[in-house]
Amino acid sequence: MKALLLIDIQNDFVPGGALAVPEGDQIIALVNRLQPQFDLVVATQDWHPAGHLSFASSHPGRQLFEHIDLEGLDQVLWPDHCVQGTPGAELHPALDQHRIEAVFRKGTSPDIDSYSGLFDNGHRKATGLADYLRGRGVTQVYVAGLAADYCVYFTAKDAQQEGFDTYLIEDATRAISPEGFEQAKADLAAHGGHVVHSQQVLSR
Ligand code: VGL
Ligand code: ZN
Repeated sequence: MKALLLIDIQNDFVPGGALAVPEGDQIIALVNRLQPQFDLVVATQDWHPAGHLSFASSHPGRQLFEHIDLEGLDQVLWPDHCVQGTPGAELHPALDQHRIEAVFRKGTSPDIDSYSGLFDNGHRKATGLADYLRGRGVTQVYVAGLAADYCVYFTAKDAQQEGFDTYLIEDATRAISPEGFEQAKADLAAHGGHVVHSQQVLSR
């Protein structure tokens, strides 16, 4: 069983959004074409309460994109984004949702960030996605969405670590930092994951 995980394809992560990923909107048509190739399609949604401690605005005197220690974890300070119930937190309107069987929300605890769709950044709490995939008989996990060097990377890394044969579809994602994405791909490959082009998925 092959699953496609669509990570955080939300209004705030495309140009015009609060935490825009360059060209983030350019993956959506491709992601829609990829969906029929899979037995199961699942999405994640970054879903922060207002005042989340990953927001620079929650730390007066701190700058955007500065790193701080947040309860023992390194934390980038982001612009306010994907606040629960706001238009920026909605899945992008061009994303075909017909085949999405479940949406897993993450980043809901106010004091810890959650890049991965499987666990928070401290691996303290599971979202339930790994167990859901196992329950559905999934053995192979393909990952696409935003952003390549954060939520897509950490989701793929956790999926591989949880025992799924994991594939990052490199042209069905876009990065905040190109250098960060290069490192992410190398790290994933070093841990047994695969980096593939959508052509390898569509031609099967
Ligand atoms: C993300 C930073 C903060 C992502 C989410 O979806 O990659 N990045 N929250
Ligand atoms: Zn976030």
